[in-house]
Amino acid sequence: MPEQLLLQVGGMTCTGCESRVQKVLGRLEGVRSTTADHGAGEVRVLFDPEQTSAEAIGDAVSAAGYEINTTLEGSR
Ligand SMILES: [Cu+2]
Repeated sequence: MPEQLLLQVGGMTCTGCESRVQKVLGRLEGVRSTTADHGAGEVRVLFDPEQTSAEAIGDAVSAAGYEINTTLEGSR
């Protein structure tokens, strides 16, 4: 069962940032889909918990140069 992750991400200032985050997370194994919204500062990720983790996703966002403010997990 895929799980959904909602991240509050700081540092996304334009649609280019959204694309970058989506691209970086799209390369992670187990990530099904990513929706980034720079206006809201939110990144929603649908992922397979057997292949990756919320921690790995957060690390990838940080490594891309953005700041994780809050991580909310749960399937909605
Ligand atoms: Cu940008």
